Amino acid sequence: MDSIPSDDLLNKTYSGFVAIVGKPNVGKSTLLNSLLGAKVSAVTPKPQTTRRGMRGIYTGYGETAPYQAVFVDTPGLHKPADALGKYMNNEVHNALSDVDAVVWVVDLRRPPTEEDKLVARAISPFDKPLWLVGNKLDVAKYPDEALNAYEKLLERDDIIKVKLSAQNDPEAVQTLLADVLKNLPENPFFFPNYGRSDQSREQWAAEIIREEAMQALRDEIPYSVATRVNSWVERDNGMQVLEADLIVEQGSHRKIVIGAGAKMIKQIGLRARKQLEVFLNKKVYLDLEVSVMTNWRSDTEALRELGYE
Ligand SMILES: Nc1nc2c(ncn2[C@@H]2O[C@H](COP(=O)(O)OP(=O)(O)OP(=O)(O)O)[C@@H](O)[C@H]2O)c(=O)[nH]1
Ligand SMILES: [Mg+2]
Repeated sequence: MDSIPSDDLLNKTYSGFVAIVGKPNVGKSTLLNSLLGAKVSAVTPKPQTTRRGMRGIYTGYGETAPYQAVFVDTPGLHKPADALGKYMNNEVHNALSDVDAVVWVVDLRRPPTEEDKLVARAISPFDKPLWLVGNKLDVAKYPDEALNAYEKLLERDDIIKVKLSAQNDPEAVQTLLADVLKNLPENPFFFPNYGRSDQSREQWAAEIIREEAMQALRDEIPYSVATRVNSWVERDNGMQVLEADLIVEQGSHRKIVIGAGAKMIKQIGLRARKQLEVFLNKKVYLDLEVSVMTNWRSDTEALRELGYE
């Protein structure tokens, strides 16, 4: 986007927070990335990928004035099994407590489940603009029937209904974006008009590494993984040197994450490095260590240490 002349920012601007909510795995983070045209949030085929409320910022010119939408990608609302799960659900409620609009993402392939009802209950007190976004249209057999079933979970007749594919239909996503921007209240900008996210580059890179670890690992192990980038240095030749930890809950998990002949950790490191290089457009050296923080998901101290606070 071209930068907005600062004089224009002294006049009318429209700005607001927009929460993207829904049960796990419906495509919230895919939608956020597509709205921004940037990789801000981790996406995997596994539910409960997103763990914290992640802000993605869209700044642009509307028809008459500059607009800034601060989208908040949230963890999928679910029945929590541990302290991490409670933290994740709390992130959803926090995001909903102070927003100007809500985008509720649902999976058009299937009718609503108990988890969708949890989401419907959480957003029912909300009385500002609400989009019901039926996602995965590309693979849905009965999209209209499904979307109507989701709509019935809410007692509102002013919902804006959209069917799209966040993954495969950027035009439909841009139409949704334009509609959201039109509904923002008049406000000064909350963030500078550059930048796409409120994450530090270290947090962003840690999420890319976690995404690759979640993709590569099986069963319960992906959920046992946390990642942290401890240092990031740029060498004179432009090489980005990152030192990161992959943290698991038990010694047995550590063995699995390292794998026979260190094959697994090498694969995770290689794939993460490649992704980082593509997005940074720079050479990356990634030093990845595996460590154990016993049962960190149930330990509020450990959660805080890992940034889930
Ligand atoms: N076919 C299809 N798959 C999609 C679409 N959007 C997302 N997906 C896939 O759905 C899976 C989940 O996507 P995410 O964006 O991680 O879902 P999420 O709602 O953020 O999930 P959590 O963070 O776990 O709550 C991934 O495998 C995506 O590639 C879509 O429009 N069509
Ligand atoms: Mg997500």
